[in-house]
Amino acid sequence: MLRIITQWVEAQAELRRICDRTHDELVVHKEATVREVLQAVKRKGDKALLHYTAEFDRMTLNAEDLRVSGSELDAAYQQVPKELLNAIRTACKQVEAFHRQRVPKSWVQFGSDQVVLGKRYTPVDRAGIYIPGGQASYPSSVIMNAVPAKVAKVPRLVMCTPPGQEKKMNPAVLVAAQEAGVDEIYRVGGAQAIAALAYGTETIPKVDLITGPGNIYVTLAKKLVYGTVGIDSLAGPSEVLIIADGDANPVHVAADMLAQAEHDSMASAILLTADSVLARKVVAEVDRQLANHPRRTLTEKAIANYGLVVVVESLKAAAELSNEFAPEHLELQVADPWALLEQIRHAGAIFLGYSTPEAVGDYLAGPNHTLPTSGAPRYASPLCVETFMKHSSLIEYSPTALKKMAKAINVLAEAEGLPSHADSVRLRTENDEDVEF
Ligand code: HSO
Ligand code: ZN
Repeated sequence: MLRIITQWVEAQAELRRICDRTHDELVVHKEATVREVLQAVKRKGDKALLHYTAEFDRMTLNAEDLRVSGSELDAAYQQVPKELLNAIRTACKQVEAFHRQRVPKSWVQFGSDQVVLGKRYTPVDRAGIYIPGGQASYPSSVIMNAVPAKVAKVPRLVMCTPPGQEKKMNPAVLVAAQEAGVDEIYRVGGAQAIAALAYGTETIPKVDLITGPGNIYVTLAKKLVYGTVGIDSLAGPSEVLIIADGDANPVHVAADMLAQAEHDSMASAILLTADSVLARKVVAEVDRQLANHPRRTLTEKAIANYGLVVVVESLKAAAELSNEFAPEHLELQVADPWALLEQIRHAGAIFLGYSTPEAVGDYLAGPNHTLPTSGAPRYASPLCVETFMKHSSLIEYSPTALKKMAKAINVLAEAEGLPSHADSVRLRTENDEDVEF
């Protein structure tokens, strides 16, 4: 049952509890296991991957099975209905079009005295995408990770995903990977997959950057290999916060809350409204829609633990609470969402108006569905083309420019006790006749 809170302080405390829901004691124990897996893969390569695949996935593989074969990839197309293939292609096209809008561009600036300054963007050489198995094996996540990498022109893009039942992978995931431009697919999951991508094994190439969602083991592994490789972010369970006014449709609001809750028993769905009639209608409607829900047990658990309705005084108060929570997904189901947007400061993705359910963005509107969670929208942004790129600073000085700056550089170098820094400028700027060769 969805709870309704009307007290501001209580609402703040509940939102904080929900935001911090992944920081539990258990993580400490899991970290020890993950460290062990990382070390084993680093030392023993493929052998360790096969060992952990047998232990954790209950699957006996040979090293040759690790790479998904060409014939398996072709066969996946036969197993995916035409309708689904078309939907995957539509999503790829829309996500690509959106991400092409803002590809970071190198730039240079020509200043006085022939000084040239700039930034030069280049993609990482190799990127690895992790896609979870089982219930969370989403073709849409393959698209959201692979397409920006391809737009960034990453030369080698590999993907790891756990072996499915009887070595059979989700065919829609395999098709989405091919449509989105993934170059190689490996049948390995969990922390061992992250270790393989970070350190490399006989079969799996070491990459420079790992992106993609995963369970707590995968997330801990990404955290621990950061530094050896880059990572996109540390994703927590999904969350939606909806701000709705009295004209919002309670049936739609309830469906949107359940669309988040059905992802995971740790997912969170929050409604902030100034209309107490709407609040009560949404609570009843959530119950009604849950009654025949195919994922009822899991969804109900999420709603009971991390579902919440807060009745606030005004839309302004709702925006304030939302900014404190900094949700991954924010829906503004109000008459003038663009006016309310002015008051919103932190959110991963913002869905404006009554006819923009989060699902449109989850699948194919174009913006990325890999978003910062657990309060991270205060400082982080969605996955994008730039995630797969880095830039180098460019600096060119002329003799005249160097001469003009010599004094200031020398003073700074002296203050820092670094005489060769000063010399490197002085020896270039002193009159030629003073310099002996
Ligand atoms: N809402 C999820 C993404 C997703 N939804 C994938 C459906 N499939 C996290 O942003
Ligand atoms: Zn979703």
